[in-house]
Amino acid sequence: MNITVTLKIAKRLIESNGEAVSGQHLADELGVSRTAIWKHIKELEEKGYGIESVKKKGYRIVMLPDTLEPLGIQTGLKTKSIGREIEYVESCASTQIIAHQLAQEGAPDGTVVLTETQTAGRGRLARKWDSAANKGAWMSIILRPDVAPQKAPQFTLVTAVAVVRAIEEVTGLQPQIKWPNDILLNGKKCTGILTELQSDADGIQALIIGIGLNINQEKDDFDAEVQDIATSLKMESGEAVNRQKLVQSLLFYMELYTHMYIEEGFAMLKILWESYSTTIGQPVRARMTNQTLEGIAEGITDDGVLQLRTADGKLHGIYSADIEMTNESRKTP
Ligand code: BTX
Repeated sequence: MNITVTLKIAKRLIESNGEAVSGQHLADELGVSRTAIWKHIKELEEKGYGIESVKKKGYRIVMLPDTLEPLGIQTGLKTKSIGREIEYVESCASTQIIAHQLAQEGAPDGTVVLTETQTAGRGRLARKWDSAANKGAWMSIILRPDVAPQKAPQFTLVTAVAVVRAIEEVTGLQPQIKWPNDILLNGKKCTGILTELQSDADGIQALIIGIGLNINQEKDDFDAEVQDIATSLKMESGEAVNRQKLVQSLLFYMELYTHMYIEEGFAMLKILWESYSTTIGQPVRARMTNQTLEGIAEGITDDGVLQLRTADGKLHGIYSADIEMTNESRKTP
């Protein structure tokens, strides 16, 4: 079975937006027999596509498989560069590892690594990231922006804004951002972001932006140690969420906002980020490797540095820390 023909048929059916496409048309377009088309349709059904035969009209797609395979993601994707190359694997240790390797081998700007499950998904400081099979979107995006290395940390903030916009658009939920990299729904974490850098004397070679989106998990799908602090879009909205649509929307906003940041700077995005932030204006505890500070989070600078005012009136610039809100009982790591 020629897999390229199978994928071309799927693409053609998806793009016809629910209209039936005749078997003869498909056979003529793809230069194969009608019997071959029928066999490819069976193949697609085995892959989880719901395809209806409409009498005298042809084939119509009625259901997409619940996978993150490139075909489904790229059909209808509204981006120019992000997601035009997708490396998809059903399972892996961590998409960050694959993305680092691909970046070193010269993968183009906008390459995305996507998987259904990770056996060693990682968070910051080598923490574990729980990546349940077929329930989330675990991905790494390779970007090659022409910016100075000190502009790299803001990409985490820009990504957070893109994640919030995508979740809002697809589910109507209203997530909040906890500085610098957590996306929360009702105080629980639904997404984590991990930005890593490949750089040399010439500057940034590649940014590897890891995004872990909890989408359709139930509470029991999470490891016991995160069940009380994690949530998924399904748990919050009460409905299963189309993973393909969410990833497409996220890639769209990633392209929009990363370009905005690269071309126009951080000012506009900072306003968006602050509007979604749960941290700003709140009393917080910032745990850093060498000290812990408590105070009011007053805002972020144009460099993405958190401004924390302690009780003695001093303003501290926090570059990296774990933040706890000190005015609520529920705490996220
Ligand atoms: P972080 O260090 O801010 O958060 C990690 C902490 O979050 C863990 O210690 C745990 O308490 C909690 N946690 C673990 N798994 C989950 C989960 N599924 N939902 C909610 N909370 C959880 C955040 O690091 C950055 C995570 C990036 C993950 C992506 S997935 C694709 C890519 N590949 C990879 O290996 N990592 C990134």
